[in-house]
Amino acid sequence: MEKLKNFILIGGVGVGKTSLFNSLLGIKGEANKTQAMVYHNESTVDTPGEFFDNPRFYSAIICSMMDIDTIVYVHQCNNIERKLPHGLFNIYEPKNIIGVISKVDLPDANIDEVIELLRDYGIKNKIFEVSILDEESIADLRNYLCEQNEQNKNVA
Ligand SMILES: Nc1nc2c(ncn2[C@@H]2O[C@H](COP(=O)(O)OP(=O)(O)OP(=O)(O)O)[C@@H](O)[C@H]2O)c(=O)[nH]1
Ligand SMILES: [Mg+2]
Repeated sequence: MEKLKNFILIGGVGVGKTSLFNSLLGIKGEANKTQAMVYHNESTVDTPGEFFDNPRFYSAIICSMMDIDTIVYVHQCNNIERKLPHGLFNIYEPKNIIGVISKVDLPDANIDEVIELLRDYGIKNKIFEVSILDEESIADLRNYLCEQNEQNKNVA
């Protein structure tokens, strides 16, 4: 768990960021609505969906991403609506920007179209398909984030 840091979860309201954050970190209990940035430590961050959905908050999200190496963009599996803040991922091109397709247990999951959307958003790196009901899917993402953190430490 100690290696699990240096990532930030971003994405729209209710896509499952906090549930995922808690599952990754082994925090038990139902996720409450996120009302502000939540720092597990200085480089492990959960963000409110409003920061992504509302242009008034873009500057907050841009600042919070600055010192973190892996940006995890979370998108719900059954939503193909496009509303990425314009140019958001271009600002941080050198960072590792990955995609997570959330709630893949839902019956109306539309994984292929969401993958296409994420690629159009400019996410070139890994895309994970996760459900908090499937611990293996969470473990895959957790392992990846730990590995990334180790690699970044070695580069620094
Ligand atoms: N079926 C299913 N439901 C999920 C999953 N992950 C989260 N949920 C549900 O989705 C709802 C929203 O989850 P949150 O984790 O609060 O979403 P969030 O992205 O943090 O939302 P904000 O804090 O408002 O931005 C809750 O009712 C969760 O129980 C999942 O993998 N599968
Ligand atoms: Mg939340």
